[in-house]
Amino acid sequence: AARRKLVVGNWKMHGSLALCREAVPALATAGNAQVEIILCPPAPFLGEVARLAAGTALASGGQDVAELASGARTGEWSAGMLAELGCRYALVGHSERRQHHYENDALIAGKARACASAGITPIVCIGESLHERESGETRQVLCNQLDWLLTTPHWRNAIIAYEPLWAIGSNRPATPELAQETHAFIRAYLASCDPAAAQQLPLLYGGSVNAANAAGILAMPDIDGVLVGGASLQIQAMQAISATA
Ligand code: G2H
Repeated sequence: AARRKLVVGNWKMHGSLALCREAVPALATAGNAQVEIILCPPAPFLGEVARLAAGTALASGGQDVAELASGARTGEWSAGMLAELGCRYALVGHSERRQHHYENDALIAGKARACASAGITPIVCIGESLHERESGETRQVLCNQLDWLLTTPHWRNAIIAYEPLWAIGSNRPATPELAQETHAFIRAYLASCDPAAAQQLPLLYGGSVNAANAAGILAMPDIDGVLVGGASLQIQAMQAISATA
């Protein structure tokens, strides 16, 4: 069976309550049986988004989550708390978390595990830097990032987002062909562990996706959706991307 397409909006540290109140009703009807839309606003807005989206087809997700179920972790929140709000997803290991918060693959695998325990689907982000790509290290880097995740049996229920660092917020997305080639490599690597799981696992592309380039990316056979940053703040762009998926 064909995998359903996913359109994930990652607002990063942008947006407002007003944008939540405008975006949720507009996106609640933009999904359909073929396309699921997931909105990941900043944590202070998650309650409002989840409340407004309740009973609609629009899903919500955290931009991060702690690796523990609870504890003395000022400033963090657990997967169980996301679940209680009605969120079904959480981004894990976004490159901005890796860069600015020094998150490593072991921690990220722990966060994916914590999501699984709470019934939340982790969207695990991986990707190589420009230097790594130009040095021919892309495949090794991606394998290293995946290996930690593969130590948890829950990887089979995860979503993986491939976000090459050089394409993030750069207006320089990977070409659909390059993204497809990398996705096919990622799927083959997962298949070497479990072919059936690899076949059904959603693989998303992220990095400068917008309304103009989404269709070409989403047409690729191993690309099951997109993780949209900057353009996700424009409601019309999200509607247009979802319509092409
Ligand atoms: C990559 C992406 C969304 P943008 O970070 O996660 O952001 O679409 O702005 O490149």
